Amino acid sequence: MDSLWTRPDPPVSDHVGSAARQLESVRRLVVLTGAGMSQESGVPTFRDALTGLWARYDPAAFATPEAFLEHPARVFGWYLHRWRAARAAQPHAGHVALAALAEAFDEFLLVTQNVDELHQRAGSRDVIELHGSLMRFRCFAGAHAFDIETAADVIAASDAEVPPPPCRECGSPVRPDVVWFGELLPQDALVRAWHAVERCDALLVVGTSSLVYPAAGLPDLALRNRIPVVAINPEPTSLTERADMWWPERAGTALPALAARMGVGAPP
Ligand code: BV8
Repeated sequence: MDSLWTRPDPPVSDHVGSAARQLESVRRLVVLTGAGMSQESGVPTFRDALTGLWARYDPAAFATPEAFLEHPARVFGWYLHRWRAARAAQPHAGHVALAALAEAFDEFLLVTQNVDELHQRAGSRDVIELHGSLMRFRCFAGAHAFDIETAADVIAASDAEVPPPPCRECGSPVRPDVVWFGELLPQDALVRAWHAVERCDALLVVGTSSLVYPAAGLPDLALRNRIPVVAINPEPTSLTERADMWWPERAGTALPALAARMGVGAPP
């Protein structure tokens, strides 16, 4: 017997419609993502990444070459812990939706601050990694690539503090191939992202506190050039107050709804 009471359709958030209207006439879209994009994959946001032994450290002071040189085992142990978490994580529906959204635009560029490669694993091609990748390792002195998967003893280490293995080519300590605070971003990546924002028709910003520069300068550039900025973030930030539209939603909910409304990707 059919229920006499049918659950009313959930109210269709007007944010989906508003965002789709902001983007429907856009030909060139740039998307900037931050750590909040990976939160629903179980990868802690950068501010939350310092847990346990590392809880007492300030990320901006800990993710630095100075901290690595002063406390190599502590810093390397933190990155090995985060590498394991990122390696075990799976892209969520928001990552998949972003990969599908690329098909709805003539030009689409995904720029990420994230280092977990979840966008690539969700099918996004041509991802600009402003802050490098936690899934790649290299040595401190010579930037010689180091395949961490070949260092079974390192991977098996259960301590929180793990001495970084020496580079097999030059002996200098191995580090993650990420950009630490005080280090320059890869200039080709930054210049490419900068130029893409200068010429885009809209900038979609997902899951970032917009505190870390020069990445946070990209939305500033768009706003200065009166390019529409749509921000997806469940919490307000200094950017959401200035954006043309703030969609107070999580990435894993908003992006599949947006992709479906724009006729790409699976319905949510
Ligand atoms: C540079 C890799 C030139 C490492 C990262 C003094 C000296 C030197 C430089 C500076 C200085 N003062 C300021 C600077 C610039 C400095 C900086 O910006 N500092 C900050 C702290 C003020 N920047 C640099 O040093 C950069 N280099 O400037 O070089 C130079 C060089 C020498 C001397 C002078 C100048 C290098 C910056 C890159 C640092 N490396 N990552 C690692 O991962 O360990 S940055 C790191 O922070 C991550 O990449 C992360 O992406 C980023 C934090 O930003 P978010 O991504 O926004 O993450 P956050 O956790 O903050 O926020 C998450 C958001 O998601 C929240 O808003 C939340 O509400 C939202 N959210 C949560 N859940 C969801 C969600 N959203 C959607 N859906 C959800 N489900």
